[in-house]
Amino acid sequence: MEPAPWWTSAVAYQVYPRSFQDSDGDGIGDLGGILQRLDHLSDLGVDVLWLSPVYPSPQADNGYDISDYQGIDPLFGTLEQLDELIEALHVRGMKLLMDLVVNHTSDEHPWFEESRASRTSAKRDWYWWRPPRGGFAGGDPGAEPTNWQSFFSGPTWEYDEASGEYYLHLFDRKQPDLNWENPEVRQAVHAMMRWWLDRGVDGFRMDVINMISKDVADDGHLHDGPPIPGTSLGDGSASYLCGPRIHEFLAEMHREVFAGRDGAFLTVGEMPGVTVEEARLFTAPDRAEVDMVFQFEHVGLDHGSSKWDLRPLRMRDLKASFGRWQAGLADVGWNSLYWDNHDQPRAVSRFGDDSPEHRRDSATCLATLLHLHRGTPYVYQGQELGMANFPFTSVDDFRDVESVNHFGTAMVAGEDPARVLAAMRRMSRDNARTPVQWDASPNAGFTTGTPWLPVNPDHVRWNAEAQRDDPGSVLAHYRRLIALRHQEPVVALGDFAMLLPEHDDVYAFTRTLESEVLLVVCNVSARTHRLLDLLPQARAGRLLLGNLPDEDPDLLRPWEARVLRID
Ligand code: TEU
Repeated sequence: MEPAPWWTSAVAYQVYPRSFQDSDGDGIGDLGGILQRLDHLSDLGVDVLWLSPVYPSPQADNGYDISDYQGIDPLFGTLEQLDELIEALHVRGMKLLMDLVVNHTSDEHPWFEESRASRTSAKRDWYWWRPPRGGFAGGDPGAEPTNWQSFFSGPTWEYDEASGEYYLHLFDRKQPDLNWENPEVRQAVHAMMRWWLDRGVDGFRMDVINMISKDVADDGHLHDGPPIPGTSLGDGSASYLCGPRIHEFLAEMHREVFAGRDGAFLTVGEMPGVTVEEARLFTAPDRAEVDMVFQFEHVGLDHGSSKWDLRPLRMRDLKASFGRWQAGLADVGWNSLYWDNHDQPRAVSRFGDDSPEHRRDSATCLATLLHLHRGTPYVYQGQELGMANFPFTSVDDFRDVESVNHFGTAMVAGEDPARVLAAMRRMSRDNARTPVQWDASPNAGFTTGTPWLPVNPDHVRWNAEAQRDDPGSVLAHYRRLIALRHQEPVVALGDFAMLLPEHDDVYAFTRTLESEVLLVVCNVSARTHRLLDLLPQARAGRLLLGNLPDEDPDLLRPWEARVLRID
């Protein structure tokens, strides 16, 4: 049998650079800051650093709108510092994943500027330009070539007066979609990726990579989607999620960029809406597309009609979902595991309980649950400290383009501002983007200037310095979980079996590798349960790792998590 790839026992850590550590006092985190904080990552024991975008960008979407793929924005530092980071990580035995954002560029990228310049530009076809809908004049309501709703509110089409055509943007109007049907676009992206690998980076996290193939008719026509109730727009996702050529494009990318190259690389495709069946195809090793995908099912379970329409999470739904993904990628492919990232509110506030009584225990319980699944866990900066949502009070507190646009659209639609604000307080991406809490000082050790987004006032109690030497801290628990994956092949590779699928409070499963069996039990509630009534096999278990001090082995306390070795 082939040995398991290195990333099956690895843990990744995501840095969102603008909020990690500022080194020059401008209130925005930078590469210099990351270089200062590498000991934090070594100490945690992570293997991979995924760096959110640091490329030149007008920052309309905090760097997910790139105007030059082969440089560093002066806001974040220099290319020399990036080289230094690669070197410093490698010396510490860590790898660097760059963020690859190639579904779209910035509208200020020279490619788009050239494309926009005229209808006959050599790069016109690098983007999706279309005339107004038949019978409509350009710019009129309803004249958009399709009815698709953008991820960031409003239509996905922006009218360009000068050339009398629309361009497509699935995200903000400052993020025009690249046309992957055009082979020159693909070649340019492959060349850019090779350039980064030549510099020493170890792979890519690929932003919305399952959106690069659009379902386009032979005559260039794009199809309307089903209407979205309460709006004049439609859901275009059938035309751009895992489109007809997606597997071809990713296989080609692998061939052109990675095939024959020496080294230990990692590719992870971010794929909203991906199904288990599709993920099997994307991650089957013999198909050589990507190593793993970020799927979105579990972070959609508390959504109603949209992410702003929040529903309570039902534990049996979470179990059914995770259970299906574990089973679906058991014989081929691989899972990535996450609760938090820069697009999600903080998990301890969303799925745990961030009240003073339960915050530490629920943060460590959720961590245990996730890290004991089969797959590669991703820790998002601050998650290892139990960082929580921010107490936003007014609409002026938000910076994220998604939140700001949503508020504007909701006001035009006549929604109640207080309700809209309440939903944003819980779901806005800015919750994840407040500065990392390093210490108890006024700006939490993040900056000597004014932070671009305020530091959470709870940093006085919740910070890295306070936790570093405390064996009972969230940080110490993460350290233990990461070490456990490194030490125990059963954690990395064992088969997964869900237990108690209907139980509302207790999430339990086994992991089995040959004669090794682990029983993982997590009480995801503030109620106490009798463990041996629920799982008599726990009687034979020896505690390998837990998040609460040893007490009555039969009592599963609020938010208690245990990993037991069954002999
Ligand atoms: O996000 C993709 C995505 O579809 C969602 O996560 C979306 O951004 C939003 O959270 C839905 O509510 C990726 C990046 O991670 C995100 O930061 C970018 O804004 C987006 O792509 C566009 O590049």
